[in-house]
Amino acid sequence: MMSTLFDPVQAGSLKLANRIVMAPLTRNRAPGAIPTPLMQTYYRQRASAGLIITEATAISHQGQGYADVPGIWSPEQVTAWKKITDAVHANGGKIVVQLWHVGRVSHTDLQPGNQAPVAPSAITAKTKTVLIRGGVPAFVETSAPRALRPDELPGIVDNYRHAARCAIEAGFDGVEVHGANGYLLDQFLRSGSNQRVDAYGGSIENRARLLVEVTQAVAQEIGGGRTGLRLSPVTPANDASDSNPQPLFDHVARALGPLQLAYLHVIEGATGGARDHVQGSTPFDYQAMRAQYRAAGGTGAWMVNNGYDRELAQASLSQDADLVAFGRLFIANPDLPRRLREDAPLNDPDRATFYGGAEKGYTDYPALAA
Ligand code: 8OZ
Repeated sequence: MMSTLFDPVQAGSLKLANRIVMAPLTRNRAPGAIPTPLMQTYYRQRASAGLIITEATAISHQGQGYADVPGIWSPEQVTAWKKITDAVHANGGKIVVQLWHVGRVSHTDLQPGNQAPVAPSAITAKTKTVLIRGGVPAFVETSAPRALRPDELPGIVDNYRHAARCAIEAGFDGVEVHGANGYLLDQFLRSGSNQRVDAYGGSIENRARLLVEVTQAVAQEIGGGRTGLRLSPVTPANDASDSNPQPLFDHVARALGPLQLAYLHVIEGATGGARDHVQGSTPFDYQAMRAQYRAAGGTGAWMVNNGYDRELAQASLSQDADLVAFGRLFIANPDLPRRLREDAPLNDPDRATFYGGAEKGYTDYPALAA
């Protein structure tokens, strides 16, 4: 039987009412890294998604890379997030928090003691980040990073473990490890940003080591069935590059198989851009990666993302996907599942209000009349 976007599905321990996922979306509305009451309204409005994945959320001060993004490492943050998870649950939704360490995609202004950001290797990312200067958001070049010492890596794994524990205390249904888009774990994966000569660099196995250790630690802490992982095999986002992504991500998929994760969340192509983006010499074969995952015992749901609309989502569900994540459509349509079901017109997202600001372009998109 062909499943539809509106059929329930089990993803690990997560019992989801439908297959429509709200993708993680950075919105820069959490000054001091503390979630706000306005964020509660925003997520509550979107509780009809089968699953909400929060905006990327820092696991530590060192993991911060942008102005006014939230964190999940302190008691104050846990208390603030609890109000949000309660609001989503009261409206029948499920919500996981995306655990984030930006690595080199940061700026000294955002780091503890204004120190250099950390990375697998001391190679500056050719990308920008956002600072608030004089109350106004400004795009600035990322700062030159320093290479992490091998003895610092267990501490970073512990930071992920601690954040996962905080997530459960805050009432989240689980977590998603952010392994995508050129941030710390992706920087370790890819040859363009990882020139280490220790056990965390060089071979594919070594470059994948930190991602696998982190995912394993989180799964151990809260259960694999409450742990998801996001990957972006060919994205050029944040200066991510690899000369040969297929064997790298096939290996990652095999290594994840035994962890019994809730889901794998795969960005197809360039994040927020071309779905057929190529990195390396041949188009990436996502079916092959999925086959490797299944062959290694992976039972998690397969979540696809990037530029999906109603038609493409339904086609993907009838082939290989279990869940479809929607980003920009969820920014502009708080009641997206209903609109997809009724094939109703969609509100258009306003780019000018994606990052920073208040209600405008955040909690003021209208739902359909009851
Ligand atoms: C847009 C702006 C800032 C961060 C990602 C967390 O690409 C992000 C992000 C997106 O995963």
